[in-house]
Amino acid sequence: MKHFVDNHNLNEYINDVVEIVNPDQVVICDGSESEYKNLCTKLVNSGTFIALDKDKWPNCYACNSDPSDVARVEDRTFICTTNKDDVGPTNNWEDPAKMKHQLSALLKDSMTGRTMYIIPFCMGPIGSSFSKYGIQITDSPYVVVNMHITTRVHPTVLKKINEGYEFVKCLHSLGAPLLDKQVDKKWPCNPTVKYICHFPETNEIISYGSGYGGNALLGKKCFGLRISSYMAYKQGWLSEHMLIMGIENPQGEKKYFAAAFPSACGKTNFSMLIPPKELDGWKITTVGDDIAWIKLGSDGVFYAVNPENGFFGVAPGTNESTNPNAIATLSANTIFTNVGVTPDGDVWWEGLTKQPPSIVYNWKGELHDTNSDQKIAHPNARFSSPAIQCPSIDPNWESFEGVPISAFIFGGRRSASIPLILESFNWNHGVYNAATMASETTAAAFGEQGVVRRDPFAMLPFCGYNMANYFKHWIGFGERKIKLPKIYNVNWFRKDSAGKFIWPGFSENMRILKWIFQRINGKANALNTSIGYMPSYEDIDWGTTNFNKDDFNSIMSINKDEWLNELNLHLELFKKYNNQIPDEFYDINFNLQKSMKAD
Ligand code: GTP
Ligand code: SPV
Ligand code: MN
Repeated sequence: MKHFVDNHNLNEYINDVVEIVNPDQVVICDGSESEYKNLCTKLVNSGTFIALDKDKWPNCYACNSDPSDVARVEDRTFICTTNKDDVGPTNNWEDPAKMKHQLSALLKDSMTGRTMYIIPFCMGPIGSSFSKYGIQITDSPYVVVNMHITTRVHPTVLKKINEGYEFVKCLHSLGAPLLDKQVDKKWPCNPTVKYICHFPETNEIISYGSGYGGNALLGKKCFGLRISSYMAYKQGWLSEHMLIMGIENPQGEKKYFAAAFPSACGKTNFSMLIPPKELDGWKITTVGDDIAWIKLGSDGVFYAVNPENGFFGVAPGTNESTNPNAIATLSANTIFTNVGVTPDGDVWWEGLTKQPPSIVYNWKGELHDTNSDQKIAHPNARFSSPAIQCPSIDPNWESFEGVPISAFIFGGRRSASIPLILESFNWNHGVYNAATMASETTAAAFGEQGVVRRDPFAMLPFCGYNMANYFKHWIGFGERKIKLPKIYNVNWFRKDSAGKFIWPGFSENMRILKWIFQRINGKANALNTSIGYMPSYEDIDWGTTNFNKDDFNSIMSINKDEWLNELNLHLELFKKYNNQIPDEFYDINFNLQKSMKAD
């Protein structure tokens, strides 16, 4: 056995992988700046990266992926456990031994002609009791540089593993061996075979065939949500698809909220919000934009940590007015994937400015035809930027103890039916609302877009175990003597009959946040409706906006028939979980139907 690292377990793992994938060479990464620079130069030389204009975009690069490899592949994502029932009806299941056997055949010689990188990384601030270690093995230098940004890559991780700390084994192969004299593709991947597999019982991930985002940066969705949610269930904490934000009132009182929205439904935007001018005394700070690891403190309060080190944010729609903090964040040291690039080293995406540049290459690398309505950036084009560059980054974003959470907010993308803002009656009702929420599908996942589907807690693609048990896990906290956060539902995406968004969104969402903040302090009014507490027009601080009472009523309106139908659909949904969902859900449904009918 060859000696790569001191830890016996890890060394054995690396040797086993080398034996199967047969790389040209093995490199152990240290996360250093020089490592980053050298790999970027390598990626420029191989044609994967385009170095952007140095003055306008210092230390920034752009690249285009293969058209077969632009988003997460949910139908190719598997949770492999001994018992099928442990993954529930919302996950693809396979037997671990069978899947590993299948993958071994695919992985055989899959790194021929390539360098195998070993990335020691940490999810969470290194040294915090929240944090967890991982070793990603990959044959993609693009993945290495992105892991530098989105996770904490550091030699300390190897030291900690040596001391006996656990680690998650994350194996990633592009599934594109480079045979003799073959010229490499700009975006090597396997265009036809992709597998994103999780083995929560043994803390392992094997990803094959894709080099993109959550499929390949294994710290993010695979470890940071699927494997960790399984750990969280077993160990009594929560791993959530949530942003974490700080909110401070003009008197300097500060709270933290965690909010779950499905992919490409506004987490990054919300976490970096800049309040409208007239609410100037209010301040938003950013702890995280995508993942929250949440533990109960000994004081009975939930504390949250962002396990990531950077953002992998949606580019389209991001501009100086919708999200100025994101624009500032991505202004340097950023990797752009699938945006448009101009011949003079500038980038562009839909929504960045009104007009595209006169000459621009689209995300497929083709010269954009100004007369065509083809997209210049892919709708799931992303920027990878260090979180520390965000002007609104919270001073406590790397706190070892996490930040105390006083509200959970859940939001979907719903063009009809769902009101702008709703406060749940109590914990169980909030859990029910989160469990039954639905959202229109987006470009973040491969497949049809704009289809309404149930996406409980915005965790449908990310829960590493049976979702019915996940609901019970959440309900369980309500039975304990702890300081339960209030739970809210929001919907920024309701449309009028002409198909236009009714709510202006973005910085205007601050008005809703202010109401939530004051509700928690017992200082804001609400109407007690049959579906929960809702503000009346007068309860929201409108300042000088011209968003009038009619607009508000239309975005808050509850159609009795639609809701009764919705409540019946919830019962259908519960059947899909083989009625293993918490008993409380049936009582809540019954009571909601009763009060709705009585209204
Ligand atoms: P993931 O990284 O995929 O988990 O997504 P995310 O939830 O962080 O999504 P993000 O904030 O990047 O938003 C995705 C899209 O939603 C962008 O195109 C935004 O412009 C749009 N968006 C965000 N907030 C709002 C809002 O308040 N109103 C409207 N209409 N659109 C919004
Ligand atoms: C999401 O799809 O929710 C993302 C992007 O945050 S990815 O990392 O590709 O999963
Ligand atoms: Mn996400």
